[in-house]
Amino acid sequence: MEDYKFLFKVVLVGNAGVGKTCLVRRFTQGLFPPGQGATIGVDFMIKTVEVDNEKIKLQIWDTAGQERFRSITQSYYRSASALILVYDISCQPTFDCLPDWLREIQEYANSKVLKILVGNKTDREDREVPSAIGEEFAKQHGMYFLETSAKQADNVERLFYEIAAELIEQARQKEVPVRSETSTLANLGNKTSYLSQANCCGGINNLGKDSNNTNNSNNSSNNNSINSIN
Ligand SMILES: Nc1nc2c(ncn2[C@@H]2O[C@H](COP(=O)(O)OP(=O)(O)O)[C@@H](O)[C@H]2O)c(=O)[nH]1
Ligand SMILES: [Mg+2]
Repeated sequence: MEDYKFLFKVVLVGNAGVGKTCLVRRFTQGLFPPGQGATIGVDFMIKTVEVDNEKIKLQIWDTAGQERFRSITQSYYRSASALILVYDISCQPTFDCLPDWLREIQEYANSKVLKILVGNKTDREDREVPSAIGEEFAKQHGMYFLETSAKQADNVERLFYEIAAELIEQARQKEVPVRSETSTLANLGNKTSYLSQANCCGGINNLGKDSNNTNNSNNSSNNNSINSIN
């Protein structure tokens, strides 16, 4: 029986080869595809997660080879709750393309979409993009920031659980009933605090600072009972 309170659409974009499919497969299937076998050719995968005793269904959309700009259409971005923009920390050109991706996101996605910048492949020793550069770019563009390795499963669970936690928090804020003029003001207050969070700090951005650690589900910022249920 389907038993979940929220369904969120999470969309991955970024240059071909940065590891989007591997991130999705690591999270949804717990594996790192060998060789060139990463392309799965489906539109999205589903995973149910539990955050704060709430079951949340994540519908995770991966691009199947249409990463060239302008060939991803509006329908892909439409109704996305969160956008994960991925680059490869060992490949500077994938970082240099980020402004192009942001333009596309600006054009097609909902302006309130949660945006997360992900530098993938931290296991590689030939790093070209320092963590601080990625973090600064994210800050400038109102995105959360995290570095991951789909290969070594570093920060991959954390990435998706933090997104689920943030989306659920936003959804709860929207649930606050408007009863009087006072509560309208309270709602505006909530909105302001969300915007300032999205523009600088917040869970994912802070967590990204210890991204060289091995994946550690006991981290202090994230220790409320988070369990995968499939
Ligand atoms: N070393 C390393 N290689 C990775 C990682 N993630 C993906 N790759 C490799 O990068 C290539 C492209 O991955 P893929 O997921 O197909 O990228 P996509 O085109 O963005 O979907 C494949 O050869 C993967 O094995 C990672 O975290 N570390
Ligand atoms: Mg792919």
